[in-house]
Amino acid sequence: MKSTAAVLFEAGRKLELHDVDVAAPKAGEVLVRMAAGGVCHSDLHVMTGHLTAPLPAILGHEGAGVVAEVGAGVTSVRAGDHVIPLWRVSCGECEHCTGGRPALCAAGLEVRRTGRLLDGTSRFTLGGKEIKHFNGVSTFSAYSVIPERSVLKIPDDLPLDRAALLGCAVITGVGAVFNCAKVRPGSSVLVIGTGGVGLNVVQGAALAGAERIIAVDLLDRKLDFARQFGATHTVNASSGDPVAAVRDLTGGRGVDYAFEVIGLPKTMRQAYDCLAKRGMAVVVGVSPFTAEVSVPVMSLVFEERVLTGSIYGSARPRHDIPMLIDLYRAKKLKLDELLTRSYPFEEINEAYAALERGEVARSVVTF
Ligand code: COD
Ligand code: ZN
Repeated sequence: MKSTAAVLFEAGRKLELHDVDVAAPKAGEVLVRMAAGGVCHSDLHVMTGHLTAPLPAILGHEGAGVVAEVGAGVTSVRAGDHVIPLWRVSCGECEHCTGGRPALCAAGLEVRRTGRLLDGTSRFTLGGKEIKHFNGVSTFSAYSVIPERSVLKIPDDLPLDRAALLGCAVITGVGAVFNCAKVRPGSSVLVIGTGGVGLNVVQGAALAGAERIIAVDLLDRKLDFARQFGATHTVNASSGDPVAAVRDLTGGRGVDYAFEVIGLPKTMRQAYDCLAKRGMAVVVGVSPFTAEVSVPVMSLVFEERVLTGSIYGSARPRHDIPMLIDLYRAKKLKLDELLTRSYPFEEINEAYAALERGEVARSVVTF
């Protein structure tokens, strides 16, 4: 079948809309008619070349849609079910999958590295030439073939544009707080970078009962959003040293937890430098392969500080996403406020330009 899709041919170019050919789902795969695709900075990193991926590819890793067709042997969903694609493929069997960290599964890495599904082939072609998948989900296509293990059924009454945000921004941010840092009630939390994912670290910290939540960004608009999501203090890093500002705000002590949600070694180091004794810095952003971050050994040992990272909210999506849906229904999780703009799919390049200009909290493209 034909499907309109946003294809990235090479880094530095814009996304191009094409009618690609989509093959039928094979055994253990599902054809999803996408309703909404989330506009996340991780795709932008691939477009700019900051991060690499096999190209040409159909990008998009956040989304929600409706099952159109299932391949042989699929039992967990059927045509008509509403689903969220889970952008880290997992095998369900290995030590990481059974140990509660499916995002560390080697199958996910392989699909990300090759741009192909689990059998080593792609379901997308254009003019007979192979087009790659992105993280096995490629949500910037009106129709996408996705492994059954990478779709999660959600209730029919959840608006699909809001549901889309759960699949990356929300679970990555809230999950880093709940599953990786395990933020304690009454603690102090710093969030550097309060975009679509960082705002979810802020709201996760508020849900976890943090007493002080300090948001750092370069844009006042983002800091306004951060206050709306639960930040108690804000620092605009364009007007001075954010580390000194955070030390001031904590009476010199530093914070219990610091999250870096941008992907720059400089801000990763800032997060670490803001820690109190026994504090933990969690890196959520990713830098190019060769990037390194260094920290003073003395503080690691004599202050027992921790520096770690979190991928996909260190989450078990099949457990955590239903919990997040419950929190949204209980009016404790802000999804409506997060979705600040919606674009027709044809305007996807404008949606990314607005993200680059820092205009939105999170936006989606709709099909
Ligand atoms: N100091 C403070 N704030 C800054 C600075 C700085 N030096 N530079 C940029 N910022 C702010 C921007 O103003 C913006 O508000 C925010 O940082 C970034 O937000 P967004 O909305 O542009 O980006 P997100 O939230 O969509 O994505 C953030 C990630 C960290 C997830 C992304 O950049 C990343 O590193 N992705 C790769 C890792 C990955 O794949 N993660 C899982 C899928 S998302
Ligand atoms: Zn993302």
